[in-house]
Amino acid sequence: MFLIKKNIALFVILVILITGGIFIIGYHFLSPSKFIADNLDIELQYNADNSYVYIKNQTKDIGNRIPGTNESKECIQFFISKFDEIDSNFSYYFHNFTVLGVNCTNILFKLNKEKEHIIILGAHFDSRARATKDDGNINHPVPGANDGASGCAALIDLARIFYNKRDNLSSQIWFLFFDAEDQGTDESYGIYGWDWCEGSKRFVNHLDDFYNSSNKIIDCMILLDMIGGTGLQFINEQYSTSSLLDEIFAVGRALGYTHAFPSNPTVNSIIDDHKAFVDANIPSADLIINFWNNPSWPFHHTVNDTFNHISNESLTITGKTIEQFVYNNYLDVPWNSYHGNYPWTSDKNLLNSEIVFQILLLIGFVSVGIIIYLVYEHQKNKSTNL
Ligand code: 1BN
Ligand code: ZN
Repeated sequence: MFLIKKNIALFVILVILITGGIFIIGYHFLSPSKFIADNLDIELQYNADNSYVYIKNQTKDIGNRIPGTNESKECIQFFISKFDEIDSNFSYYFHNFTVLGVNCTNILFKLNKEKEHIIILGAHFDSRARATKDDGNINHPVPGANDGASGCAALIDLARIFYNKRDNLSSQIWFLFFDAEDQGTDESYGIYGWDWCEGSKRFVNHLDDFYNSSNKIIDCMILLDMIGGTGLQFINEQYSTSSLLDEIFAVGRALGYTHAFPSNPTVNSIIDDHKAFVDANIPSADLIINFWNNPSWPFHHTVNDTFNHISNESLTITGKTIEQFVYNNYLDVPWNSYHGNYPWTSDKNLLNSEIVFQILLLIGFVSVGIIIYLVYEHQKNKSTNL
């Protein structure tokens, strides 16, 4: 009898511990952020009309920006011409590399390059060589209006806006255009033998060629990927540094963009150009949509990722949110009393959804094992007592 009571007590304690554990994991890692942004009161300049044209320039005037092609080189010249319009002395740097013998280039533009703190705003400019999610068209290229060109277009416009405010900004801003992001394997390869994010991985490996880490510091990296499609809704991307991504979501929500920055976003881990920066301990965030199961954006890696599926409103939401985020944290004006999550060192996404699933599976197995053992002991004791 005593043994049965002891086992039941043990069972109850275990159930409490397991349930408590599941709640703690769920609350800590999956609950939405409580941070409410008190945005700096300032008029935002971002206007999607320019970005809209820059997407058209990339997709229609230049064409497919497949790594190693003339169109890819033309696209780089296009970026240079746009920064040259802002200031003919805008500093820029090439990062040349090869992938399986193909010549590729990342290009970096620096604003306020004498300042100590650095914010990186990034996007990839290559477009996918094969429409691998488009049955019947898999050997056609993806135009990449959203997947590639949208983020680059927003960067150009943000560069012009921040250039005009440069004397009041307390940081450098890097505008970084990655080559060779989008050729990895989903249904099949984009370019045979290539991985995702070839350009950003190599850039981070050579980061020290682009700044002096003994007297400059990279505060954060923000990636804009697929920010211009219709029905914009960002996900809670799990490789991203949570304190940084949470803050960007809060800034967007405080601007009224609650549909694009929902309080309970879709959660997933996406290998993208921010990941190499996260792996190098630089707080980084990926602004990206659900591209795998999304009726509002069914065009991912298809021939329909075209200019006519771009939304002026989505570009505006993204552009204004980034503009506000930068002013909140780096606009040097007497009335700026903003307090966000800077320096974005806290990251609670230590578990990705796969690991959470495995832990829950393990807990399930252990619980079933304990229950079987207790039932067995109970039956044994019953027959001994008889
Ligand atoms: C994201 C946007 N990616 C490419 N374009 C990366 C990726 C796509 C990673 C599919 C895994 C699967
Ligand atoms: Zn892609």
